Amino acid sequence: MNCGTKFLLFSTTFLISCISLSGADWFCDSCEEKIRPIQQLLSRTLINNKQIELELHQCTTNIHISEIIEQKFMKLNEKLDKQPNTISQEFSKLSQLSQISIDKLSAIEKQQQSSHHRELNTITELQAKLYEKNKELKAKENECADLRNQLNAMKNVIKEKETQLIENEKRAKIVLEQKIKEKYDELKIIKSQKESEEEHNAKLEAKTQNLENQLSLYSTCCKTESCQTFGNSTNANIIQIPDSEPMKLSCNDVIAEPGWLVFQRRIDGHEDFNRNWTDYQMGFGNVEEEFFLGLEKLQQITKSEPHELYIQLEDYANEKSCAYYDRFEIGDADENYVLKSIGTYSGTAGNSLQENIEQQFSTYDHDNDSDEINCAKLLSGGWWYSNCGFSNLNGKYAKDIFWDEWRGYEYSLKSVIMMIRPKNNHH
Ligand SMILES: [Ca+2]
Repeated sequence: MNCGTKFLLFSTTFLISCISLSGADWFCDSCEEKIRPIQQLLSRTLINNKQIELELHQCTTNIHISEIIEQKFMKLNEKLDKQPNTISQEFSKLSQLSQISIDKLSAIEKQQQSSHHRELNTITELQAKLYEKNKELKAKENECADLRNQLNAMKNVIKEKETQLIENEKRAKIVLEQKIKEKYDELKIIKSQKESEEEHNAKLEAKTQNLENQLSLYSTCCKTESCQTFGNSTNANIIQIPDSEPMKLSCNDVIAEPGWLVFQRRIDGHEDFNRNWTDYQMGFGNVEEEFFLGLEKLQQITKSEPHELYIQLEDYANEKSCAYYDRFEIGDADENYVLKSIGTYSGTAGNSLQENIEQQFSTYDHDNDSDEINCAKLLSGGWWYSNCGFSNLNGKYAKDIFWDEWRGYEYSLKSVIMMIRPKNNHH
């Protein structure tokens, strides 16, 4: 039902109600009964009216709203009408911008193309250069390979040369060593020859010296009664004495026939000379140092032929003197080796043996002296003691070795050498 229809219905209802109310006076009797339905109807109509009013109001409101909407729609339409123009303008602007962009892009593209072209050219040039360089490199490589081959060949040659050189060196070394050895052997032979020559010369010299000494001795001590003393040599030689085995004996400097044989030597007190009878009989000490040959051998040597005696003395001032006797002879064991003879004295020491002639030999355990006391015990040695006497060459070293005529009986001599020699061999 629209608003016009509702309004028409409302007016009709109101008119009918008004007609019903105005006829009440006329029908008073029983009016009330008759009015009631009308009142009810009226009341309902009023309510309806109210509702209709409300609806009408709402309808009016709705109409108003729809008018607003319509206006807005109109406005929108207007806008819509205007918009195509705007869009067209915008589109035109955008088109222009787009064209500019396209132009710019085109320019850039052109630029890029030209740049690309240049780069391509450059690359092509570089490739060409690279190709050339590669070619050169290959050539160089070939050259290098050639050189390497040459080098290897040279190396091989050098190696061969080296090997050859080493071989040559080895050979040369061997040859050289052989030569050195030969030369060394030659040298050795020469040296040994020289040595033997030297030895021979030395021997000759020694012999000459000995001969000279002998000559000197004969021409001085023996014949002029002066004294040519010996050196201090203690050389020992193997000598064969009569009725005895060959033995080592000291011959001093004079070895050649006729030579002096040392039978007693004192030099440093190393050997004890305070010995018993048997020791003096058999001898003692070291023939190259201090020793006594022994009475038995002395007797054997001297008994066969005449001998001469030579005594050399030395004091602590290293002064020497000698006593020479031209005939020395002793008895055998049964005679207690009595000093039979000494012959004639000559020399520088004085004759301190004179008292001992015809005296038997004595040791501390064999008192054969002519004194009441034991001279051997007193003078600590073995000797041809008389009344003890004036000589004691076997006495205690540094105490009782004396030769009275030279240094007195209280002076103990530093060294003594007693020697014998066959008398006839050199006259
Ligand atoms: Ca006595």
